[in-house]
Amino acid sequence: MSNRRKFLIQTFVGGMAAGLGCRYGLATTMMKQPALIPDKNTFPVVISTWNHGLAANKAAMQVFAAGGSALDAVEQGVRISEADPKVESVGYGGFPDASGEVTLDACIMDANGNAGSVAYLKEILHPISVARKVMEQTPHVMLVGEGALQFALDQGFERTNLLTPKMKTNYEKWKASGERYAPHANWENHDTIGMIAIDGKGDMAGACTTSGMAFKHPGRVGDSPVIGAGLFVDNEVGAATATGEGEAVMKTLGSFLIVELMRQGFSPQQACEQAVRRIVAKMKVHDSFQIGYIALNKAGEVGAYAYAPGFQYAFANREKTALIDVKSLKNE
Ligand code: SD4
Repeated sequence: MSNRRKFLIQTFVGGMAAGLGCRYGLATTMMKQPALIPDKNTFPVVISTWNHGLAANKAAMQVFAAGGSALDAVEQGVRISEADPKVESVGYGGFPDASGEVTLDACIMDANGNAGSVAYLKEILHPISVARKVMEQTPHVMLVGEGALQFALDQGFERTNLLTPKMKTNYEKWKASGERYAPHANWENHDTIGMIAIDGKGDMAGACTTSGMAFKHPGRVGDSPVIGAGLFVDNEVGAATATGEGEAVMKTLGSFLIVELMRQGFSPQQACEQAVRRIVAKMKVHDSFQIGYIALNKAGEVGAYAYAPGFQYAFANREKTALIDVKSLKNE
């Protein structure tokens, strides 16, 4: 079946599904932020979470300019945030856990439904590249902790001290304060980076990488390395990724939910809104709760939605780059 025919059928079925959604009270408010709907001629497209996504997108676009795939683009893109100590919730220079150690979570998915992931990984600068190795070099999807570290070392990655002097000081202050762990999202406006992209051939890929919540319990793993929670890509339909309080994303399998809603015909914007609403419908959220989703469908349409104000995403194609303030449920 031609791609165009497939798309038309999906659109038709989707229209019916959206109609049913309205009837049963599933539909949500329409997109309010300006629709960014790039023409097919303007593929590739890359979007990523937060303002550090701008630099990451730039690296991804350079990969595309050199003829690279969506998979190469998302890997190289998020490596920028992983290596940047100014990005304090991803990779090197990230906030440590409650024992003072920086532990990293990351995952990657390609256009063929392949996935790789690492969790609770210490001392490795680029967990996203280890996740890609898990995907490409092992029959597994996820490696954690010591096993993930040993695998990375076997693959030639080197041990790196990820705790910067600034974070060591932050940790010591936090420890001395006797403060108990509490989730804080929108941390200095640059949390987890999730990136999704569609290349010139229309193939999609995604990557998600984080040091997780600051001062989390040792051993805690969030949504970011969990396929379907922090990231999901289905090359037939679209892709989605998450940032914010991972526990809520895990309980609702947010990125998978968004892709499945897009499969049923919801726009990326509607699907992101539904996924945030699902969380609020299913659980009690605290005052400083935050979740942000971004999504991209096969046609290159973009959606984004957050629980609380403050979330931004970065957009890039050949014609433009932009940092976009995302609408939030709290501000509806
Ligand atoms: C986590 N979702 O570990 C990540 C952290 C994050 O905004 O995105 N914070 O739960």
